Amino acid sequence: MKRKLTLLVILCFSICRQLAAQDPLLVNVYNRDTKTLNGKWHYIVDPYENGYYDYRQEPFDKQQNPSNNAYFRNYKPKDKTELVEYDFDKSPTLLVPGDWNSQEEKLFYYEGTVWYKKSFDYEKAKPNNRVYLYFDAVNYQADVYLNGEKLGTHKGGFTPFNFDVTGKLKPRDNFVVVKVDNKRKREEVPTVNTDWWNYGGITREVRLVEVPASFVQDYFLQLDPNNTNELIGYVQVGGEQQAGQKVQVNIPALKVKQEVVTDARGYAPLEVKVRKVNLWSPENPYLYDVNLRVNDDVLEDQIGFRSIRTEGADILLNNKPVFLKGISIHEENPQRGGRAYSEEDARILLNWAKELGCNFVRLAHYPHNEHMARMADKMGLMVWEENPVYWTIQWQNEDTYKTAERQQAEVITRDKNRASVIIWSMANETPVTPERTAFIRNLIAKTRSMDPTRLISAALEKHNINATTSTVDDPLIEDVDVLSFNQYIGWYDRLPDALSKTSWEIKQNKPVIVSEFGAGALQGLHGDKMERWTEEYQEYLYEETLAMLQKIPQLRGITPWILVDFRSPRRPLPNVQDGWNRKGLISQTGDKKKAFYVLQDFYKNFKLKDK
Ligand code: GCB
Repeated sequence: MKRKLTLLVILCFSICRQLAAQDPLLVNVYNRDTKTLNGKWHYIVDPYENGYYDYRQEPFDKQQNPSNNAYFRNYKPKDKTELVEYDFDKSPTLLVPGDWNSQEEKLFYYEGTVWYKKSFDYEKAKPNNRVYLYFDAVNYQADVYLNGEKLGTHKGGFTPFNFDVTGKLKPRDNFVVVKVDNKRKREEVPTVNTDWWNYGGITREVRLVEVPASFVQDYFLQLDPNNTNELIGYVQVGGEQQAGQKVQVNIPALKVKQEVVTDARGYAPLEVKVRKVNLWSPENPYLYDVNLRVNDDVLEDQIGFRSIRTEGADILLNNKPVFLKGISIHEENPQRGGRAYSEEDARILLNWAKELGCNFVRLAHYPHNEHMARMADKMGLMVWEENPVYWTIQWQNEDTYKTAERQQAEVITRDKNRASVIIWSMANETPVTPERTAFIRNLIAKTRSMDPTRLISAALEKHNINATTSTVDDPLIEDVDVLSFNQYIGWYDRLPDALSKTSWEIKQNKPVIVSEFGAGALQGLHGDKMERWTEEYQEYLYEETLAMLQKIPQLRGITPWILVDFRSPRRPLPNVQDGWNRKGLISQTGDKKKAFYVLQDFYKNFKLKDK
């Protein structure tokens, strides 16, 4: 096993190097010296993409001398005779970070292109330093221009990307223009059909990151799951001189002071012997101060060390069996409305999970903002992170695969040093077909090659063998470390009284997580337990489901659906849903429903040895 892991780490290095060559995504920008570009950005709504295509539908940014009417030029008329049909500075503003839907009523249902512009001065760049323009996320496609020049395009609404803008900034009057397009398309990831709101915009933070000529671009430092006396990983130096750089890794509290020298491509493997590590766990979310140093660049991080692996049907955290008391969460802020993005938003959501008695959260159905995993590190919550491969996407389309794989790679790059993250989930409720299985197997291989220290899962579906027996019949079970599935007996499938009559036939000796169950309830609506939408129905369904699931011998975790009601265009029922999926244990105004207390009670009293 040890050899296998070393092999995987080596494989990981080669893939990370390839990745770095294409797209050097900086990690841990949170602890870097940055200039924020958050705040008000001027915007122009452009449903016809008039600022991007000329009247022959040729894109301006592919033309030698694009017209003044190409919005990314941010052109101003030279005199009163000149015809220019847009003006960012006279246009309204939106706040970044933030989705447009919840900031501007007329954009509530809008799906399409909105152009954003921000002007700024930049006097900071020291000679030889490098500067990157870093976006935490833009939904869905971002075409980014700096001072009229195209920097590039990024697709995928939930992962970070950056551009090297060294030498491109002036002391005064720079402008960034971003064409943001959130149109849903069949070939994208996610595809056209989801049960959540397609919030558009520059939904997360934007910043300029200034680093020395050679700098720590990426690093991976985690406990070897098979040897708690060793940290494994790598460091990647970016910038002008990458080869032959001396990198120091310091962990003062562990008395670690190690120097490695990078190879021709700026890469060096790390194998650090440690003794008496204060292991991270929900009971003891201990984080070590770690710093990495190359020449003038010093990058600090706070990293927890823990191991996570499976043995038969057990999930072992630091070699001890653990039961994952979880809850699923969407990335929405119940107080302000709209997409969540801040540290405060993360605190609200994760505090509720804590109050519920959770030690685990499922961040559904896409990578949440970086604050979530960082806050979970500090609060002692284990985390499931998920790729937005949801329902039925184009399994045979190579570009679709590439988009899914890149999003997976970006979230791993960002969060691979977070102790809280224990599971990478590949997908949610995908149909069992050979094409889909091949697609997800490729994603799994990619994920394992980038991160050999964490567990892999995917939320699968259940199948009914007959009226009283259910199972999960899916070839992917062979490939995952944790067998997870969603089931809605008592809501979409019969009524809650079917739950006590159901038994499960799961043959595989693997840990099982029931990644979804739930029922819709309007907070404050009361009635009898068989009446849909009442708190009593949801409460009854929780009681019956929890009793049923405990009969699955391999059950090692649950993440019921869901912590808070969330917006969904699939939920129009007047006076009940009004555009909200009502399966939350808490309403969108922060009020708890009866089922919250059923789950809280269950978690309070649950002991793994009872199983
Ligand atoms: C599911 C999906 C989730 C939905 C949920 C529901 O199975 O995974 O995205 O929101 O059911 O409420 O129907």
